[in-house]
Amino acid sequence: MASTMLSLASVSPSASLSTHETPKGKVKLGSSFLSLNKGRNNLFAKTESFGRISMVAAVNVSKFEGVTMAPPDPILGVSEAFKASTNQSKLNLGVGAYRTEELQPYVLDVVKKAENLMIERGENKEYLPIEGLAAFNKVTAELLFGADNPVIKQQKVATVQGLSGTGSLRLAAALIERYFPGAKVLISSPTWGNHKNIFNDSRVPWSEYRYYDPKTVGLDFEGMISDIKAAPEGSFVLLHGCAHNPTGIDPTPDQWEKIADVIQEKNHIPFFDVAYQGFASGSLDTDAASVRLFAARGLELLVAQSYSKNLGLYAERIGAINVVCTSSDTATRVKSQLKRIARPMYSNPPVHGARIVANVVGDPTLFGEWKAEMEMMAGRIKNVRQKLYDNLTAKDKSGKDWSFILKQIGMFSFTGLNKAQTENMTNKWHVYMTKDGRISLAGLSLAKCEYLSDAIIDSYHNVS
Ligand code: PLA
Repeated sequence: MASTMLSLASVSPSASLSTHETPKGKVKLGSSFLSLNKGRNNLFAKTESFGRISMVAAVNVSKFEGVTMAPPDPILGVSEAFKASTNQSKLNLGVGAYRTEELQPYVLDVVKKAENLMIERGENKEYLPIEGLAAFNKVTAELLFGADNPVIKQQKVATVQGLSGTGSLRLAAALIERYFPGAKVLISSPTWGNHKNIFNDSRVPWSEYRYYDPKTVGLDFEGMISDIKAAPEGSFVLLHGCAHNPTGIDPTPDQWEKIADVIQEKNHIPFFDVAYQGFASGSLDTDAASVRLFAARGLELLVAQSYSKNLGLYAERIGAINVVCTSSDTATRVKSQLKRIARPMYSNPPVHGARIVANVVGDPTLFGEWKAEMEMMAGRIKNVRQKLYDNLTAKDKSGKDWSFILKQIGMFSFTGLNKAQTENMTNKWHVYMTKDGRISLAGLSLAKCEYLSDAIIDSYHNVS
């Protein structure tokens, strides 16, 4: 049904909206910017002017006509595709989410106990302060640095509860954009795909440093050091605290020292993403060693934390941003600015996950039980890793060395399969995985290892 409508929108730009063209084709509306695509997607371009009144030849044209289809997310889009599949053998090895041996989601016993405590105590649902739950902020910084760490004792850490790891990274990115204009963030090549989105959307420039060497299926340590050295002084260096995603390859303690040396030498600011504390080695302290090493040198640093994986609180969106400063006075000011960034973004964070973490970490009995459950989860992943390696080695008659799988740590294995091979994995074998060749071993069972080995061997040898 054709309909013609009269629009007053272009009677005169100043009569309807206070607008003007800026050099980048943006139209300023008050104090905000609206991007208008030129040409066919531009509603204004459909307007024909008849003196002071304009006719819009709009045939049920949506105001959102210019919105194009976004591509599926490279990681979470895999889960959507998995759900849509009706194949019986399908396996979701895309997102890093822990499953039981029966491939079911797992809610930790300590989480259920902490939730029961909340009900018993009759906790309310009042707003949290902008910076989050005080009890959570206290225990999360202590868990990361160790309660006896001088940075904690001297109150040099600005801790603000964030919307899990992602939201905490986003707060830090906004802080960098505001207080370090033009400063670059160095990210590893490869890295967790969302890092680039976070810095792009925060308008923080980034570039990559070498990290993974496909020849050795290991760390390109020389490349990493020389790229960090070559970066402009005072850059932020994003480091995965443990269980590097997607490669599963971490620097050795000795290499961490050398990374710290060059960061210190260049006056860079280390920026840790700790999304897997406890999940790499099974020990919370071991997995925090990299962060603690930098803090012990008296460096200022940023650390984003997540409880998605280690406490299985994926959907609760609980994490924190910690900024270690040289004095408690600076930390207080930094915290005030983080709050200022958070307030117009989401006002204040959700309480449920924060109470769970505060109850678990703050209670010695529950804390002990948590550590045992985390060891159990990390142990199951290690068993699956070993079984996958055993099956690949036994079944692949080509003599290919699959031992790199055993050298990788954490939830993932970086298989080295290329895009076409991963497509074969999905299209032929119904194994859902990311196109960079990463598989989440947390979503694999011992029973499915043989099937997965067949799929990998076929894709590896029969697809180029
Ligand atoms: N940082 C890294 C390195 C991650 O791998 C992830 C999650 C996060 C931060 C953020 O997680 P959070 O916001 O839930 O705390 N990476 C997952 C999920 C597990 C995802 O992509 O969102 C992954 O499959 O890579």
